[in-house]
Amino acid sequence: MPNVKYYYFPVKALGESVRLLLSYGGQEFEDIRVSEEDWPAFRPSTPFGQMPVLEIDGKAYAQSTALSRYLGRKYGLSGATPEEDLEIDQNVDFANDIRSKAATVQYETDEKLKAKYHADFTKNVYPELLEKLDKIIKKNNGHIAAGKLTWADFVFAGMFDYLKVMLQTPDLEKKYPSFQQVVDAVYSLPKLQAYLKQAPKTDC
Ligand SMILES: N[C@@H](CCC(=O)N[C@@H](CS)C(=O)NCC(=O)O)C(=O)O
Repeated sequence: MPNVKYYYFPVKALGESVRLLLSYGGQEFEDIRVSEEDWPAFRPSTPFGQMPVLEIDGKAYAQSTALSRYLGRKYGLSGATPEEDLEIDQNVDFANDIRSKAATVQYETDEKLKAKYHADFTKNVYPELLEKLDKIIKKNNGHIAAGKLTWADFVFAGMFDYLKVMLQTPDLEKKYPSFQQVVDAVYSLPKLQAYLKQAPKTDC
């Protein structure tokens, strides 16, 4: 078994899918949660000055989607055909687009502008995107793509709490129960229970 170390901030956000996928694959890993305080010293040694970073036998790799796709392939959670893989990638990119649109609002430092953008996006941007995602999940039997459990579900489930914070919508799953279906499909997997039992509880 390779020696695996995984570095991310002490939150789920963009990093949890890899923790979940490593656990699903039965891969032992050192779950290194780097504090904001320790980050500046660690940053220069990372591939792109960002986390997450996955270190396999001493070699560091980055980019959360690439890491999840790699682990998905490794553990039998990718598509059965190139077209299914394309659909998985497409829908992961779409979910990430929603997250990053909401993040631009949430990370706006001018509070007045932030409130203005949030009101505008809540009325004019988010509903269309969220409804599209809801339709996709319903069409895929409660999954993000390919009508079955894939690494895309791990990406979405891992970032769901973060997405709710970015959208300022703590009860997002009430309006879109399909989103919770994806989260439950992942979080109820027997292979994840040992990890989940000991993982630190975080808000997002
Ligand atoms: N595209 C990258 C984005 C990674 C990213 O934005 N990481 C943030 C935390 S979620 C980060 O490292 N921020 C610290 C910094 O940029 O100094 C990915 O998906 O891995």
